[in-house]
Amino acid sequence: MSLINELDSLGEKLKESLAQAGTLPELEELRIAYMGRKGFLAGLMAKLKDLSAEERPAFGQKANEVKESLTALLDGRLRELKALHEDAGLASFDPSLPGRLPWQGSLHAVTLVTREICAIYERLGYDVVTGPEVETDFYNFEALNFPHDHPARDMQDTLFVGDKIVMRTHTSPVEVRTMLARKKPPVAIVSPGKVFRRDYDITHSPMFHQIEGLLVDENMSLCDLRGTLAYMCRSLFGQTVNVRFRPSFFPFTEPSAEVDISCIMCNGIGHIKGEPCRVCKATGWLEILGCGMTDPNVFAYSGFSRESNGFAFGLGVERVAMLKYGIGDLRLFFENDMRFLQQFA
Ligand code: 2NL
Repeated sequence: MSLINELDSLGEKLKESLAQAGTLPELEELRIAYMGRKGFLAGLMAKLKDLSAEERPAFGQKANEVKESLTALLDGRLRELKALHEDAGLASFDPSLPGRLPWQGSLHAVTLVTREICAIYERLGYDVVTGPEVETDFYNFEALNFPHDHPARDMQDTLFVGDKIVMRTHTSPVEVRTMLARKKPPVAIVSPGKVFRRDYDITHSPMFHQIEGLLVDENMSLCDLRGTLAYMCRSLFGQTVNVRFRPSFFPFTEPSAEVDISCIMCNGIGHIKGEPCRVCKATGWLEILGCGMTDPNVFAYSGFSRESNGFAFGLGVERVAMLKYGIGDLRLFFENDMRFLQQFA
């Protein structure tokens, strides 16, 4: 058979083979067998040098025609197969790929920190108590010694559900309810849960989480409060953490204090490698809690003797989680982006 005839027959041979090729990998094999660097067409082209100068132009032209028709045949079959696969819904189905695993759920950072803090207090003998998120004015404000004209009672700060019915603005109402139920000391409880404020911007969420603690016993002093909170801070952030109290004011405690821990980023030094620490704004301290000795008025409203004695404290769970895990934006807690959530798996 002459070379020209051999070239001509390539198209017919490919047509027969294509009819048998039912999958994309089989089609690719044929493309390589016919058009590849060591394929049939290349094999015939290599014989060009054996031809006389007169024969070459005709052969070259034929070779180009055959090349085009082979390409057209292969492309045509490719379109057919793709259409077939799409019809069967198999366009992107590759049975050799590993299966897609279902998402595995994980605990939210707020849940993790809440559990960790509650576990610390359970080791100290405290009970974990929860209560309603919708409260009356009495449990949320009155029993906590808020004056009637206190700004926190204002519509601007509190989400009202009805006349004297509010979304609780802290979890202290749970502690008032517990004192009323238990009637007398000793009481040692922590109350975790959702709280609500009329506040919404990049650093405030209308719903966030708080843990409050209340201890009522005999002869309790600021020393016991300080020791308890230092134990908590060191359990949470490491044994080398320092704690300081700054005087403050809350309607429900007297005296009151805000508690700082030494900055966990710069170890309380205020700067890192000569640069001011961004986390503590170069102060060396991070505010973490509010606390105080429970006001006698709160005991009286809660059915306890005014002579009862003990301390209370409150902390924001999101704030602790941000410090503990280095989270820079409060909104991440509430957006439920899987990329954020999966990091706590
Ligand atoms: C803060 C401050 C605080 C309390 C909460 C409390 C509860 C009862 C009686 C007295 Cl029943 N006090 N809770 C006391 C001091 C501070 O929270 O900054 N929270 C985020």
